[in-house]
Amino acid sequence: MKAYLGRKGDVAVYFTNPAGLAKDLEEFTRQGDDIYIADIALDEKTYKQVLEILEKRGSEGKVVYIDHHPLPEDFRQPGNVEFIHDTCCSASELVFKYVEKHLDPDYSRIGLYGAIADYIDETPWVRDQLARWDKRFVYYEAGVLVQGLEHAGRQYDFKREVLNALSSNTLPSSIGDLASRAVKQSMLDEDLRLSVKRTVYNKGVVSIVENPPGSVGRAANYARIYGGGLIGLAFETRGRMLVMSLRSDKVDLNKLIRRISRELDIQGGGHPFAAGARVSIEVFDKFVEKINSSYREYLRA
Ligand SMILES: [Mn+2]
Repeated sequence: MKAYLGRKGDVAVYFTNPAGLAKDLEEFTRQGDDIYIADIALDEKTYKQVLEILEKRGSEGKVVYIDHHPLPEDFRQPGNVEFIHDTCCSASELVFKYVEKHLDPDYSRIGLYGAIADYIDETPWVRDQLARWDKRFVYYEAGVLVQGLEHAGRQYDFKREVLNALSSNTLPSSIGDLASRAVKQSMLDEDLRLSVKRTVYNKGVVSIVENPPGSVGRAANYARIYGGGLIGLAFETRGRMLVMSLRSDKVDLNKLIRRISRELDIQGGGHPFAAGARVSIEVFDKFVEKINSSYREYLRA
């Protein structure tokens, strides 16, 4: 997207998240700006506020929203916004298709890195595009990119540097110290895996890991594998808030969490197999009980 927009002028890049999107739009955008948003889920609790701001911004600038997360149940298409939505594939694939005709075809590998990073690498488009590259080379570069960025955590300036380099199609393994960060991250991931294996415990069908030494997403996946529950859950304590990831290959987590978020004071949602939530410490036990009492309705065929 930056390679495409950059030909017209300056592009400012911000990293945000579903719960923070409304606030970030208020803070970082003005009337008359062109705004492109990609890969941010519309959160059950805040999406109306988000759409309200975007409709307003869209009356004076171009607003494009590209996403692949399931939509809130009562979602209605906003005015003044070009809304590109499909749960078929990664946001990376959707963005690439949006800008494809304006870019050198060699940019397809950037789209592929994103699809691989999102574990959505079995779509027809990915298959066709991969056949135009050496598969091992693309997977290696995608691995360096994902692992290196994982290691960067919240160093947004570094992430912006990586994004700038990628927007001129520089190989991830040639960007700054991304490759050596990736090596370090692999060692940390191995520690994370072994730590989850030791500390995971079950409450009903939920296998839980508390404050893992690394990504809660990966920890949740290992929790599912080593705890043996239908759902893996890992959280990080931030003040009174538990910021968590959930993983399951059997339960539609997005629907389950969105339903619970209408019954308890929590925020969350995501994909059928991978979701996130923010739950206060006080509500956590009730949250896990709710999962156990309602997951059956969301079992996938
Ligand atoms: Mn995504």
